[in-house]
Amino acid sequence: MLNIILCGAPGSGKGTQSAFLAEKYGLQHLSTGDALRGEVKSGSELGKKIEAQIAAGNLVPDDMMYGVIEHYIEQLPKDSKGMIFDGYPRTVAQAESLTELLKKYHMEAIMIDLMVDEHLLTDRLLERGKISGRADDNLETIRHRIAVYHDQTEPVAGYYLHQGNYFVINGNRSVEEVSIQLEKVIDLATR
Ligand code: B4P
Repeated sequence: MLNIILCGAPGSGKGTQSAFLAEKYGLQHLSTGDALRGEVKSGSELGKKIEAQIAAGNLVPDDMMYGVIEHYIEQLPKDSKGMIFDGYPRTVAQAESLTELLKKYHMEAIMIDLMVDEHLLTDRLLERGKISGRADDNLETIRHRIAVYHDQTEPVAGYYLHQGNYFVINGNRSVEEVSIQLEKVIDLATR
């Protein structure tokens, strides 16, 4: 089973590359961003709380995220080839809980970090904002999301580096070039 955690700053290409990897390796794709936006769309009470956090560019509290992930893993088809965690974990506490959860199901994962220069992140998200209609794709919120990333998500790399399953990729290049680099890393990691 191939389980991949795709990490990176907002706009680093997690969603873009996860779609490619899911297709290429036949993996289930869990985008926590999409899952949360789905909850918002449902109009539930929980969705209203989530909406405020996303619009402000903050992370949704860890305790809300655990249930989403556990439910997802429980529902995996028995013949699944593996999963891509797109945008999860985003805090060290989420990483620790994911390790425990995977252990419970006798699974492991590799973590791939997409590194992208800050000015490119901003340009990409502003460009996406022209069509996405997302409340968080505007300059002020993008800046805040990047600051939250440095503060809360960057330390996640150290967690996986310490565990010995950490890989890093230059995400500044074109979508196609980043995909090629990802394939190479996955081949190496699973040899
Ligand atoms: P997400 O939905 O995960 O989105 P993201 O970080 O904004 O973008 P991503 O990195 O996937 O970028 P994409 O491929 O789309 O998160 C949104 C919010 O949800 C968070 O701020 C948070 O509030 C909440 N959330 C999600 N997970 C959470 C968690 N675990 N805990 C707590 N809260 C959580 O790429 C962006 C743009 O760049 C696209 O337009 C794309 O076409 C373009 N692009 C991609 N790669 C490119 C390349 N190589 N070259 C040029 N353009 C590229």
